Amino acid sequence: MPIEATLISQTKELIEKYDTISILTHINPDADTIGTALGVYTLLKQNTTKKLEIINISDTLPRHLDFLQHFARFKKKMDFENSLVISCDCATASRLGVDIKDKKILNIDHHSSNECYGSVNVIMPQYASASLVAYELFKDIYPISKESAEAFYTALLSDTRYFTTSSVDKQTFSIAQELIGLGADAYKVAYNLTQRKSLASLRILQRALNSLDLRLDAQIGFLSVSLQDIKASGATMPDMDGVVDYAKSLACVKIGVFIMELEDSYRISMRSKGLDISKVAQAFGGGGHKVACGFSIDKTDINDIKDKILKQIENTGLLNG
Ligand SMILES: [Mn+2]
Repeated sequence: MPIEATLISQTKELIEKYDTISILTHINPDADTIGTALGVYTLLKQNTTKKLEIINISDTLPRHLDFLQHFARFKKKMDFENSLVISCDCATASRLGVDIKDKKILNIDHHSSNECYGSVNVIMPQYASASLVAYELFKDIYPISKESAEAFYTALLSDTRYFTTSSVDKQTFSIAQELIGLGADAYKVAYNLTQRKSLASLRILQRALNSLDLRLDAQIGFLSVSLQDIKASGATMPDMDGVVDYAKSLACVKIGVFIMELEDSYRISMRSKGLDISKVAQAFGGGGHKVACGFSIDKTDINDIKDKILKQIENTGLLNG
């Protein structure tokens, strides 16, 4: 499904009105938010004379993405005052972590839960990554360079877990082919995403796998790491990206849950094999996609947390069908 022509012309008009642009990404950044933002930054830098800044407020960025052009430009705070904001892959404005009140916002995303907080909202839930939305939005406005295509392709490969998610369809491959056609290096991207893991990421995975706890006739698979596990392995948030997928990889498991103990809360990621678990995340004040979502919860005993999650899953009747 193509992006409506009116959205493309509104985007063009909005960008033309501003001399400065702040490109924003979400907290706990993944490769989709980073790749989408870098793709947009690169294409605006190459095709316009606008002053640009690119922001992520988190302490740690996924370092294996440093092969993407302009990765080093990321900074932690927004400096421009009267800039246009371009938000990438972020369903709620609060996840940007900066004050965007009174700003005009171009909201580029593929989460169906997106709160449409922008002045122009380009939200395409059927697209496999936010980067595909950005690419389809900008390709008729500016020529897309190899560097920009590579950032968009990286975001796509990561957000589809190497083309294995249910969001992958004919269109995904046809846009992927276009991006490779523009010069994105498929092997370079795959190499950087799969063969540059940190030792800490393997150490924390080792600890997480040790914690495997199967519940409700092994339909629910919990993995968890304590604050002590995280400290002992030296893992950062990006190092724990993808751990939750292991919980779901077991044949019997329908919902995988990964629980991370942080300083003052627990962070929970959930993945399902097709079941709509976003309702479960929403019940705890979180959000995300139908099959991939998350939330935070106050500190308490980990078994209480598991019980609460199990109860919520049972309440929503997900496992009855
Ligand atoms: Mn995404």
